[in-house]
Amino acid sequence: MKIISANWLVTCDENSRIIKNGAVVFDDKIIEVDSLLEIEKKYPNIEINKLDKNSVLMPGLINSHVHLEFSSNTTTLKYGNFYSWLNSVIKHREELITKATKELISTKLSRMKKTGTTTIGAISSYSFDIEPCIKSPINTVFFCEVIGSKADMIDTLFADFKSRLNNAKKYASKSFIPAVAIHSPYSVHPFLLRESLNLARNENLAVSAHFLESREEFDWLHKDEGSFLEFFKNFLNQEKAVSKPMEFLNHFTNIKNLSFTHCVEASERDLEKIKSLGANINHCVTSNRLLNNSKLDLLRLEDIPFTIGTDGLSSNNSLSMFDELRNALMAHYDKNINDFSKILLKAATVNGSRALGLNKGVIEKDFDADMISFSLPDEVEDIEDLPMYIILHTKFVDNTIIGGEYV
Ligand code: MCF
Ligand code: FE
Repeated sequence: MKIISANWLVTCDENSRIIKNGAVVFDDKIIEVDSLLEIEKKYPNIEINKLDKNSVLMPGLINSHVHLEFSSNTTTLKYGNFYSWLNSVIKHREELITKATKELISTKLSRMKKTGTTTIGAISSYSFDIEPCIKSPINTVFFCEVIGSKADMIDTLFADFKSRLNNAKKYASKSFIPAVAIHSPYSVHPFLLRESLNLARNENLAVSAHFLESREEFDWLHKDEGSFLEFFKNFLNQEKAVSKPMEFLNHFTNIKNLSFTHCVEASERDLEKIKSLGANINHCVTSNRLLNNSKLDLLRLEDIPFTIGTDGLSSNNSLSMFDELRNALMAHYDKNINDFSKILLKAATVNGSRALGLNKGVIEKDFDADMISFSLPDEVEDIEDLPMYIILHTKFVDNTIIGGEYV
């Protein structure tokens, strides 16, 4: 059993409770949360790790959507327009993937840990990132990606997906959880989609899919036109989209831990469907800015929970969740800064955990003991301002606790 205390204990619980001078008793799970005074009285014989002045203790951050295999990109891919980005990915994919060695991916994971991430939803296209994920103390929900729109390729692609998934299953543990990623409505044939989702349903695996990320995708899926038409004609000899958005969404019934990434161009009906599926939306604000000049309208989500994802370095300049939270705070300038900071911290913790089907993201009895600590540069007078200051000022963490261990 261990105890840690901080000046500010940000629980991210239902009431967004923040305890001034709070302490947490934990082993691999959280045992008790209270004021330091009460905990000292109750556990007089256990040494307490008392953090310094202006210290903050909060749940570890959950990056619900990241492509580690694209980690070598910095100045290669085109931004500003989804179609240009897509063409640049096709052109440079081989070289980018080759440059993203296991060592490079491990370095990125260490840096993600230092910047407060304790859990990731890793979208894996080839399983080249499996070893670094297994070796890292960061918890990984490992989404093996299904992709392919051509009917005559379905068997081969499904077999390849199953073999990557079966291999991932060999390493399944409490910190490495195999799952299924569906690339997108435009790139996955309905038969391949149906089979992969049947498998996910039968084996109770989490599922994540990109959905309506760009205007180009919208025009192609709804009207079989726009720049995707040129792309599909040239590369795949295809003139019609494989699914309409609603046909795509209809496949996802009875998937327990389900999330859709982006949804920037989703219609009212799509959003209603997403809600009725009990799904979450992965919000990747930087990626949307870089690839599309677009932004998810959070008001339209109503009560669909959203999570925070950096996406890969294919569409971001950083995998730090604090960088991403700052970008989200700046991009959604129509929101009240204090209220929205509170919402963002929960999106990056408890919402991420729920979307991935985990028991994390809250400092409360019986949750997994995944916590981070850091210090603010100076004193905070009004507790209401704390979430905003955390987002504005935190670059690195001092302590990372995952499954009750300092890592
Ligand atoms: O999320 C971003 C943008 N949207 C779609 N796909 C990707 C992203 N970053 C990497 N990808 C990958 C995707 O997983 O790109 C590959 C897929 O394997 C080719 S299709 C653009
Ligand atoms: Fe993505």
